[in-house]
Amino acid sequence: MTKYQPVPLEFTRIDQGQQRRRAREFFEQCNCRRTVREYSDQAVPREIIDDIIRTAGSAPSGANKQPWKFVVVDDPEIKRKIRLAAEAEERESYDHRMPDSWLADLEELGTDWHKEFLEVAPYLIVVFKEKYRVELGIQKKNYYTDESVGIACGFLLAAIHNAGLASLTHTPSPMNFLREILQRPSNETPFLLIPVGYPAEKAVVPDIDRKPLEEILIRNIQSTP
Ligand code: IYR
Repeated sequence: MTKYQPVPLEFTRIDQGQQRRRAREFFEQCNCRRTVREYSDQAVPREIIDDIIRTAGSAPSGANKQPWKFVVVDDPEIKRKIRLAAEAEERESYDHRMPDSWLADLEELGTDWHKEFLEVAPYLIVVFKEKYRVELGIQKKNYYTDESVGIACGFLLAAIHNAGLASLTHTPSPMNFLREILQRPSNETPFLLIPVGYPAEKAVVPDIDRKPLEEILIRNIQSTP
């Protein structure tokens, strides 16, 4: 009667010296990732993109429903359509929708409504979340879809960086135009738009840094009697 039929865990223990080295190396590798807004149009082999998406698809998810779809766009005409629609929304946002406090927070990042990278980068990965799924014509709810798809996007960005490529988490708002241009069904909501490719030859990035560990880590919490 039970549907729970577990199998043995496959888990390779490594010694602590190696654990320390790998923890440090992984940090150093992740810490040199930068969000890139200027891309080269140099092609990237398609198999690399497929493996990157396999990595994203290995993320944990609510009740293992894997409520995500990754649409890979390399067609210049579709990229152009996406750019024009994104720029129209972004222009409206920057000019009218975003409050001054938000624009002030973006100032040091140097962003504006121009989104040339949407046409220059060889690939756009458009991530969709499935709020519900349809089984035999019946709608069934998925769980923790924001958390699940957010975690999968974290895996995706780390995999892109690990493969020697650059990326950007672009959030045009609102972004329903992506569902229309990419002809996705109504149970899928656009979540993130990620250009992927090599950085442009003379790409620049904002001079910003990360909070030190002391600021983000709360340690030594004592239980009160
Ligand atoms: N979505 C806009 C604005 C923007 C918002 C945040 I929060 C950023 O960190 C950067 C930009 C855009 O992509 O330009």
